[in-house]
Amino acid sequence: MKKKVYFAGSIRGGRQDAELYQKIIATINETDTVLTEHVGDLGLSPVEGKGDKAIYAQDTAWLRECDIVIAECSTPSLGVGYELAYAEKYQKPVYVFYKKGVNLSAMLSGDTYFEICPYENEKHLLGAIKYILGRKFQAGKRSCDDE
Ligand code: 6K6
Repeated sequence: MKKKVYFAGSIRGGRQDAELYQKIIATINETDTVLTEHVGDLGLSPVEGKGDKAIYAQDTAWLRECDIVIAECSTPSLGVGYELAYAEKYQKPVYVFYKKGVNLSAMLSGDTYFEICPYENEKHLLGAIKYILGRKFQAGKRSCDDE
């Protein structure tokens, strides 16, 4: 059965990685279902939309509904940090990707609940995501590395 994937990436924190988010979303959609396709939308304004309360209500509902959270955290984002803590509260498996060399917040890298996944390049990142989605989830046995 297809997994429901909550993909998190920076919006108001900065859109410099939006094209990368688009590729991640396309890769996930090859096998599973991304709930948050808008994160990769290159055309949308980060400040316009359906209103912040509606965004919060929808995104937290999706976080409760999803099977797994995958975040690209190279661009720091308050919203993504909040979402990751929310996902932990609801005991969702959480994978945190970031480009090697980026200074990831200690509040992510220091939280042993999260699977922290530094990557070298786009090929490595997309391969790791396919690998994660291809394996069965086992509580307490998560890894973003090829075995
Ligand atoms: C603009 C561009 C795309 O979507 C919009 C409208 N705004 C949002 N719509 C849906 N989710 C949002 C929006 N703004 C933030 N979020 C959620 O917070 C996303 O799920 C992102 O993972 C995260 C980004 O947080 P900020 O603090 O970088 O905005």
